[in-house]
Amino acid sequence: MSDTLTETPVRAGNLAAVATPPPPATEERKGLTKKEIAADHPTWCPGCGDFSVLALYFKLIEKRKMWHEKITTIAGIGCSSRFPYFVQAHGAHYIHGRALPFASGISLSRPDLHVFVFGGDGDAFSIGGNHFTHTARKNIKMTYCVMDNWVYGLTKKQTSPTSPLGFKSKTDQWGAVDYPINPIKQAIAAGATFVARTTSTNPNHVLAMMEAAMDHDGFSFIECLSECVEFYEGAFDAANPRKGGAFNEISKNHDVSDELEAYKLAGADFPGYFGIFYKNNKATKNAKEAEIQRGFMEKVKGLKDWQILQKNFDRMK
Ligand SMILES: Cc1ncc(C[n+]2csc(CCOP(=O)(O)OP(=O)(O)O)c2C)c(N)n1
Ligand code: SF4
Ligand SMILES: [Mg+2]
Repeated sequence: MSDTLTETPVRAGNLAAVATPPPPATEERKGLTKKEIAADHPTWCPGCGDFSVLALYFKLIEKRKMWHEKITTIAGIGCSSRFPYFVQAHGAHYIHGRALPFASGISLSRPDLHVFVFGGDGDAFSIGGNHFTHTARKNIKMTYCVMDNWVYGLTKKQTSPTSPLGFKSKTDQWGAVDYPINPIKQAIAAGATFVARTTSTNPNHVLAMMEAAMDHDGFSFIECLSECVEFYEGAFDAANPRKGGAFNEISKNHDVSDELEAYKLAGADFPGYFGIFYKNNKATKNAKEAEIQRGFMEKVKGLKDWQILQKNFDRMK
């Protein structure tokens, strides 16, 4: 085995040491413009709520002066999950429901990147439900924005886990009979350390939630209502003041560390509340693994790779 391997060890946890060299300080490099961030022309139906979420992601990248090589945009499958195609940066349109494990690998091996995951309610809570629970409990650093339209849009109107009772779809011609999940309660119960709710019709609020989520050191989850104008028109009118609805922001006095209170707020009838429900600063899996890695590297300092391997084999004898 080559000696050079031991001189520059490349293992999860210390990849940052050998990853892309850090870009120059913000002052030396101009932030990206929308034109530089936008890739393909979005293929969503005119009026789809997802346009607004994409525009605000561009705004976030512009405002926070992030560079292409420092962002990664991951998604599963669905209309909303087409998101990475439209962003001029690293990313992947991955497997239905499997965006989070893919993003977890990136987050754990590239601590220098901002990992953003976008997707739909079916992708997140149906086929990807188990991954949602486990990524949340592991507190892996990333921002997960679920564009919730209460329906399977891409496959043309099937009942989703967030469709309300009575919703008529191709899979429930007489109206949905299954109780919908509450994404906010589910995220809190699973152990997510940042849980927020917003709606694509309130751009300033979406941007504020994205910024707060991105600044959180842990698994940050945003439920963003995003209307499917094709298969669930008017679903969120009651949350849109321009359509006679109400946008109720969570009170400034809400203690975001109070899990029980957050749970109670999440139980309010639709349109419910918008803002940050819950936040805590538990250590991330990223930090814990990096610590283990540091300790291990200290122990094997000066050894060649084959010697480390030999030690491991000897222990197993
Ligand atoms: C393994 C697998 N099962 C099923 C499908 C079909 N499929 C594609 S997208 C989708 C649901 C999309 O709904 P959602 O995640 O809510 O996204 P939206 O289109 O509403 O944005 C389904 C069932 C698939 N692509 N792969
Ligand atoms: S089908 Fe619905 S979710 Fe899909 S692009 Fe059209 S409006 Fe948007
Ligand atoms: Mg959907």
